[in-house]
Amino acid sequence: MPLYRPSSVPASEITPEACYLDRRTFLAAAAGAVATASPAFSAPLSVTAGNPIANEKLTPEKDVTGYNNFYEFGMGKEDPKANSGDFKPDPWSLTIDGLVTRPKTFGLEDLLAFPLEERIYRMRCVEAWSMVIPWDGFPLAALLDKVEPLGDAKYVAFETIVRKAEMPGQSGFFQPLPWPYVEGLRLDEARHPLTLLAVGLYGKTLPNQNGAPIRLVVPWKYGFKGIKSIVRITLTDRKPPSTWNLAAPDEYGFYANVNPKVDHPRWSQATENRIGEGGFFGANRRPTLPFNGYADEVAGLYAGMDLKADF
Ligand SMILES: Nc1nc2c(c(=O)[nH]1)N[C@H]1C(S)=C(S)[C@@H](COP(=O)(O)O)O[C@H]1N2
Ligand SMILES: [Mo]
Repeated sequence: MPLYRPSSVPASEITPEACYLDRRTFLAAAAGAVATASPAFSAPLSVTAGNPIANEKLTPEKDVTGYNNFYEFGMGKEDPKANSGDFKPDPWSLTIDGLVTRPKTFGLEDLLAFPLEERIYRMRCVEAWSMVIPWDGFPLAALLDKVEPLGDAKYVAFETIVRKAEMPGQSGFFQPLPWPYVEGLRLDEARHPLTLLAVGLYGKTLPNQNGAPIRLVVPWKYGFKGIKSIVRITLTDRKPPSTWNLAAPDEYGFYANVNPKVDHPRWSQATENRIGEGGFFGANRRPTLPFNGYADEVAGLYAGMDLKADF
């Protein structure tokens, strides 16, 4: 059984939940961690150094793992934690196929062999709540490089596992979504250095409820783009389907870039509630930033596009 071995200095010690992250302090601590880290766990990238969340508090681990969406385990925010105990993320295989030179199936041990990085990202759910999460993972681009996408590949399609026996939300009387959950990115979005495949959080193996053993994290997009428990990645020349867009195309677009100026038809996207800080409607609501604060890094991907039409 492959063991996920995070840094010998857990992320929770490098960046204590109780502390506000000061960029220099964080980098100094991270640099210190390099000396003692296991070889599989590299220092945080400069992405962390330049990131826009340097002064925000990490969301407490109990909220990250206890309040989220994973409809395969139920529709309530506490369902994923309560109902995912029987899910078995090991052994696992992830197949990459489609318009690639070398299609390949990766076992969990192959995936965990990629050099891991800690990335502290601000995450924004379309339901107007947000969290700041220390992920452990590797860039999706590193995986794509292994299979060598062909010149006509323009998009990347993702698919979650279907396992009715272990995922009660897939077998109940009421099925809120069609399975498998699917998502997609344009190839240039998929290759962007911020786009991460996460295998851990808070320096620990990814909990079932957060998408074990491997899930997508795209920090400038609404949370539903972050497809969990991925079993297939397919390179294609056509825009792939995405589950929430299929379910309600007027409410959830393919791009799903965080945009305070484009409201959901039923609620505003101008502000957000930071989970763990209390007061859904109170003073703790903060303004939502274009591209979730990552505009400097990613706005160029959408040059010339009408982001109200391509929401
Ligand atoms: N397979 C699958 N992936 C999914 C979902 C889901 O229901 N099924 N929910 C999405 C939504 S709406 C959000 S906000 C994020 C929440 O994940 P996290 O808070 O655990 O990061 O997962 C996304 N990925
Ligand atoms: Mo979400």
